[in-house]
This record gives sequence, structure tokens and C-alpha cells, in this order.
Amino acid sequence: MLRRTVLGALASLAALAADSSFSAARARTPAPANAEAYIIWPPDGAVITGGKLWVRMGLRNMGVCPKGVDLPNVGHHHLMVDTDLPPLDQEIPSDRNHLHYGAGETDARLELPPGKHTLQLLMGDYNHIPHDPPVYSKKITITVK
Ligand SMILES: [Cu+2]
Repeated sequence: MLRRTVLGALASLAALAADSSFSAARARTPAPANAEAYIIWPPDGAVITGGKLWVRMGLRNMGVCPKGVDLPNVGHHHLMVDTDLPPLDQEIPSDRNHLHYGAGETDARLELPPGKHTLQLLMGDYNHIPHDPPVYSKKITITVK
């Protein structure tokens, strides 16, 4: 009796795992293997006086498109400010640390308080989900004075 219950539970777990990996795989949009996101400006280690800056976002081997547009090999930029990359199989959060450029912007005005800050780009698909493989830049550190 116990054995049958355990087996039943294991079978349900296996079905659940198979199902969730299927839907996660289905939700990811493919990206070209050679796609590359990079921060054009500011450079790593930059010292910014006043805290207002433009961030220029670079992308190679794929295209920028507004959110909601489901075409091959495109996505929109997201800027991670003072945070690590979010889970790469889920929608990118939208808050002051995870900025979305859903109109297809490739530059943005930022205002940061004095201190050290990190910036990192992460591409998202039409649903704000990172691509497979994920396309993200190196994380840079800047100092605001
Ligand atoms: Cu987005």
C-alpha cells in the first residue's frame, strides 16, 4: 500500500517535471548563437559627475524590435541596475533595478545617486523573457560623484 502510494507520488512528480520543462522550453525564443549585447557607453570603470548619464546599448547579430513583436532573431533591451541577472527562464522583472526598453530604444537617460553602480544589459523577447541562449552584456561598474 505504502509502496503504491510512493510510486504514485513519484509518477505524478515525474509528470509535473516533464510538463514544466516542456512549457519552459516552449516559452524561450531562440537567439543566434553569435548574438552579443554590449554597453557602448559608459565604459567600465567610468566616473560620472552629477549622476545623469546616457546609456548607449549595443547589439550584434540580432535586431532590436519593440515589445510584443514576435519575429525571428529580435528582442528589446533591458538594463539591470545594481543587480545580478534575474532567472533566465522567466519574464524579466520590471522595477527600478530592471529597466525595460520596450519601444525598441537603444539609448536611455539614467539618473543615479552618488556611489558605485553596476550596469548590465539583458535582451528579452516579445514577452520579456530572455532568449535561448540568453543574450546579455558584461556587467560594468561605474562611480557617480
Ligand atoms: Cu521587456
